[in-house]
Amino acid sequence: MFRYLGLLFFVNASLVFAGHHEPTEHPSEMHIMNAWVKEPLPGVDATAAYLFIHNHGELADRLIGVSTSIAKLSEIHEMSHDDGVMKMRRLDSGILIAPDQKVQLESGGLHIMLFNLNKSIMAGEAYVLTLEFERSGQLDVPVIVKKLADSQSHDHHHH
Ligand SMILES: [Cu+2]
Repeated sequence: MFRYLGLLFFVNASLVFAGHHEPTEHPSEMHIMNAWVKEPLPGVDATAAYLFIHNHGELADRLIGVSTSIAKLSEIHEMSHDDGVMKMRRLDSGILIAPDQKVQLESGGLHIMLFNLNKSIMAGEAYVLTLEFERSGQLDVPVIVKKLADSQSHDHHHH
């Protein structure tokens, strides 16, 4: 009986502890990690943002919009092969994320397109992306500006 109570306590304690690493003050079931913006090429007034989303909730949710102070227009895009040519298109219905599904937005795949930048942004700077989910509402996440080459080299080196 005492052993059973000890187990219950352990489970409760781990739930409390898990609640501590929520990325924002809002209790959101959408966990966002590694959000970054690609440093724009010289003279180009647009760039892309990438991030990792994990739906920790028990219900599906949908990323339906993005906004940020650094761009006048943000859209959710997908790269796809069309007769051997890479094309990108806007996803008007957003990105559906099932319970416990993990979605990686990355170069060559799903991404957030930032058009009409409000300022010149450079690698090393930090800004905020506001993600809008159908169920979870708005979620502010920090984004770091990186050069594409830097982000790619990180894929191959585990620190
Ligand atoms: Cu795009």
